[in-house]
Amino acid sequence: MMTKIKPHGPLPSQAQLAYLEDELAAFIHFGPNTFYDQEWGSGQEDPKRFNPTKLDAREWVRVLKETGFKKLILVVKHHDGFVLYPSAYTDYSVKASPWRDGKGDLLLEVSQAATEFDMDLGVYLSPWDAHSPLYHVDREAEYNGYYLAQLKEILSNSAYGNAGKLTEVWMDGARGEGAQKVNYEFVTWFETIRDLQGDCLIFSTEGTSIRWIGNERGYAGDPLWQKVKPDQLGTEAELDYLQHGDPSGTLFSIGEADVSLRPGWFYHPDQDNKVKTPKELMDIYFTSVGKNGVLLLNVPPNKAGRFAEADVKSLRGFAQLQQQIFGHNLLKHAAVTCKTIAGKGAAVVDNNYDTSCEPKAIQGKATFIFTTPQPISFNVLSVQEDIRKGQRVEKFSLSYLDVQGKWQKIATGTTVGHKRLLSFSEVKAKKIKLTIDESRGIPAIAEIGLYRQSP
Ligand code: FUL
Repeated sequence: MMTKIKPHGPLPSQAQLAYLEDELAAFIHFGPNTFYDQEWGSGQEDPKRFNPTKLDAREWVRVLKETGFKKLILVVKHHDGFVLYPSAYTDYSVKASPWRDGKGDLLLEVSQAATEFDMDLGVYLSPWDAHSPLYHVDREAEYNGYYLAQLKEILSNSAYGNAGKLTEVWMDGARGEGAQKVNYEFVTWFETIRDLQGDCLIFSTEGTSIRWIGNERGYAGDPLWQKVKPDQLGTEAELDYLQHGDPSGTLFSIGEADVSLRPGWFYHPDQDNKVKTPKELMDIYFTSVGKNGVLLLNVPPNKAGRFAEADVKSLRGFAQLQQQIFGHNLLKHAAVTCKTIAGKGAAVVDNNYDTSCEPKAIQGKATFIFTTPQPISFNVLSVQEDIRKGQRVEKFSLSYLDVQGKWQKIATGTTVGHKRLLSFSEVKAKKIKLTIDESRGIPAIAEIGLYRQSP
């Protein structure tokens, strides 16, 4: 890789880069709430009601893999405290349920399927626990020890994960109104995760590798910087700050946009007709992945332990749409003109993220001009910075040469980062120009694409 520019700002770890490249992760919320038809449990739910009769973890993973998801985050323990594997530290788990005669281990079943299909696996382990009697300010040390013991139990068991590897731990920040204000020993928890699972991503309210994007609609901010100042985070962080990140941030942090395929995080039969359509999912893809983020989409199994038909249909439609739109870059055969300080202009259309071009700015602007063999019709732009050099672009625009030989602006954008998508009214042209109007130093542009989305 030819390069002249020096890294700028915080850079992603290998695991962060891999997640950005993977783009799509799935969440699975499943537990007593599924059987009580509710979103939040009190911790007093009867474990005997947990009895999925047709649960098939292999089927979950197969469907998710076939529809483009690269990672699955299983809610191993939600706020009700019920644990989906037979933990040695509590009886409030699958052990107390009739499922598989109390001998079941859902984390194990999902791990085996993830290993078979090579799906990355993460675990959600809720810090707030409404069931545990230790969840009390007077028993803080004991509670923290309990949480830590379960973390260790999961992360050190080689039967859990994709071939023993867990790639994300999700520490939700929610706590019920009346709940005890127990302080969490985050430092010890984070150290333990790193000790046991190396570069495992951590989602939390603190300055870790992944932050919440500030809403549950799958909507990242514009601009979006994948960096933050850790002292601006914590449970009281401004939602706006989470949504946009910080151009002067010192920590590389991925804004993870989470949203459910259905209105609720858990399955509710009366929401069967409210499943997001492939088109709605594609809109969310644009507002998350297409803004330089990642999308964590929740697909909640029903009481039987299966994905509802409508959900699978929608996921398949979404996968097809992705292929239809992004399967073919209309700039593939274009000639690229660009003054560079390193790399060739052609590197941005070679469909290889590992080759990039460092354009030379003239009067503060760097341009890429594309000439296609035939006029092309397009309405979607994709731009990618090589994020391994740091995130720099602040403003860019797209224009085409009209029949009078004048450049006409089509669209403008702010940050780029790993991937930025813009959609606009369809244009037909043969000469197209992408301008980097403002940037924090010379950027490394890895890929540029034009696509057509059917109306
Ligand atoms: C929230 C939780 O309270 C919801 O139940 C859900 O798990 C969501 C992903 O995070 O904070």
